[in-house]
Amino acid sequence: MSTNSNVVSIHLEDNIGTITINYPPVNALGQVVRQGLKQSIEQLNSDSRCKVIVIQCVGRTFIAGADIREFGSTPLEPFLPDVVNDIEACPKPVIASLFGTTLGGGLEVALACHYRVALATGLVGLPEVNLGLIPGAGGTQRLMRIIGVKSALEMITSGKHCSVHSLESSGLFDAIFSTSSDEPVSELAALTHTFAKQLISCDQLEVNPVGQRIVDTNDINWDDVKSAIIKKARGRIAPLVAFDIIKSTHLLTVSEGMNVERDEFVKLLKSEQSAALRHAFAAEKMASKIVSAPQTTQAEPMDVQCIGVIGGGTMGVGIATAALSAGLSVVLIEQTEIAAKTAATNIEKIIQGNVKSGRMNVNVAESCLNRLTTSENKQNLSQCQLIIEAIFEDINVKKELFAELSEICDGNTLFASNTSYLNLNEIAQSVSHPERFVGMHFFSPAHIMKLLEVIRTDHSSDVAIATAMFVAKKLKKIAVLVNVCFGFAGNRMFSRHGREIQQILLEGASIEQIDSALTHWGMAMGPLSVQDLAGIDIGCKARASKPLPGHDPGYFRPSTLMFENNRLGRKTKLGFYRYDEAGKAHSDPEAEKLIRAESAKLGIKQKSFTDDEIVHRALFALISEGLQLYNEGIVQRLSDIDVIWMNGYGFPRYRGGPMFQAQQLGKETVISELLKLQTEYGELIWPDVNYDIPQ
Ligand code: T1G
Repeated sequence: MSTNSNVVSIHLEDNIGTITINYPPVNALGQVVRQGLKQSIEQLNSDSRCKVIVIQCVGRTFIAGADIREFGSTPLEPFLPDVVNDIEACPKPVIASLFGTTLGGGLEVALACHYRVALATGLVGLPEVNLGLIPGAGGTQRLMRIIGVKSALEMITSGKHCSVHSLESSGLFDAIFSTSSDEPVSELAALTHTFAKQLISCDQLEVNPVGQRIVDTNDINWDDVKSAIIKKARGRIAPLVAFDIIKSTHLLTVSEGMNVERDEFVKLLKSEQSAALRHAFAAEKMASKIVSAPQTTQAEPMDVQCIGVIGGGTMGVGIATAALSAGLSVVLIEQTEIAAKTAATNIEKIIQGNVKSGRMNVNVAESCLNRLTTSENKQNLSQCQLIIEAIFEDINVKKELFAELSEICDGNTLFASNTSYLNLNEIAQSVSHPERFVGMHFFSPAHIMKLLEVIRTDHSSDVAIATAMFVAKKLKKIAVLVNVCFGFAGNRMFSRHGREIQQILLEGASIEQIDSALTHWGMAMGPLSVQDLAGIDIGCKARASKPLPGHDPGYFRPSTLMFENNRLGRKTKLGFYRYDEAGKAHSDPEAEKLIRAESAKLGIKQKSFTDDEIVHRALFALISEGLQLYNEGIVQRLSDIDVIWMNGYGFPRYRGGPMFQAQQLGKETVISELLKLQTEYGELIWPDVNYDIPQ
């Protein structure tokens, strides 16, 4: 017997009622799925031929959670908590058949089932805290009744995806299947059907609802767990709310606990942190899409199996490692055999480190290294579909290299430069096929940092851009497409932000106050500590390639002073801070003295700052530059700027990015604040910006 809705269907065979969900792309729990699930359970429950029920999905994954597209709108019945409670209350055994990424509400559906079977390759998790939420359909109540309070708290407050394999002994699964089948999902369906048949044949039809189990708390030290959660949360509230719920409800019934959970869920849904985190998630999904003119079709990317990397320094090694880890082959070219071998050794060190930390299994590591060729002979690059240069930041050296590569490679090879600020349109002039030349600006360390700016030059073809974005996704990067300007989007805003920070220094704020005001606000690191870490000389050399702005006498003068006094930061143990042998930063009156003397020389009136005033000026510098970037067409969307700053510059994710903050402040406030700053400092520093932006 089958009843078919196009999303949730039922099939009855061998006394087994199988509910199949087919709701691309990830079988999210939209209203139509919740409705279908509820009705199917009711229908099979009342059908005497059905002895066991299976819930399964087709497509790429079992249910990957509530439908995030519904978050902004009025919740529609049936509500998920009621659906999962109906599943648990069903007097017939219900089996969840898991594969892919069973997340959030999807795992909550599975937890309400009486049995859970899964493919070993699957992932499960309750990642709601990543959206500023907590599980809202019984996850805080049922998970701990299966895997214990400590493990449940770890999974829920971290929001991490856990491999089914790693949870083998947790009691979460009643069967874990490994299969080498080319059709693993169909194989899983058959294996689940067999599992259900065994329940019937062994007459194991008694149900044991998870909700009726007692919670095991004998090994938990609540205070230790709480302080660890607070430390990891770094200002995010949802993990602590989850902790408080579990601590306060673990001795209650599931229904009492779910009432508490639901109240807290609704409060978090309305919170600015959740709005920011949901914005961050949506912005990152959107950033990977290329805005094209209406009625034009998206260009198809070229297939890339082998990447050439020129330069075996930190960036080249990082890029090569990221490509190898993504399953691609790599040909890394250095100038000499020794340098090539050193690069190979450094890549091997990173990969072995991943094996040691459990991030990579030894067979994958071996396969990565087998796909690496390092050489000093550029002829080896002929097998590469994409070549990324990561050599010395000198425009002439880069132009010579691309002219040479144009001779070696055929016209189909895509060339990319990893430069962080050189003019890509100028470099493109030395490429025989400039339409196949783009920027791919990785962030160091390139095998770890998720952000990748893909830069479209005046000549880049749509195929070249589509291919670069496709490779970025393969490398598990968060790619943002930008156009050419000095510093592209990220570094241009970083420079504007840095200028404002140093102006505030010259106006009287101390080095420590600035860093602590911004880290307390949520920035991953104080901006002056970042300068010391990166090396103050790096910024000075980049700025030396451009004339100083005459209208801005204080322009990065503190950094220039440090540079002139050989205070380059951590590498000289002296910069904005003094560093002891253990590398610990200490404030240094010498640095403050240099800055005060410079302020006097520049005739800058000194004043005291509140922390909020420091944050305000730094944030508005980002907002001003971000609006200019959008109005100049350097970025496709304002939210792309948020993606860049959250993933490349330590902007707190739970604040959504500088442009999200502007949206929260509102257009009138933004315009009036920028006008006030323009009145005080002039329109060359704070230019007029258009804020008529489509939201
Ligand atoms: N709802 C709707 N669409 C979703 C979705 C979701 N939950 N997750 C992904 N998509 C879309 C995504 O926008 C994209 O669409 C396509 O699927 C592929 O995504 C009550 C309240 C599942 C691991 O947080 O982590 O349940 O661009 O490119 O890299 O307690 O998406 O193709 O049109 O990311 O393979 C909890 C969030 C929700 C999961 C797949 N669930 N999603 O990654 O593909 S809160 C989540 C992900 C909740 C309950 C609470 C990932 C993924 P398009 P993709 P991927």
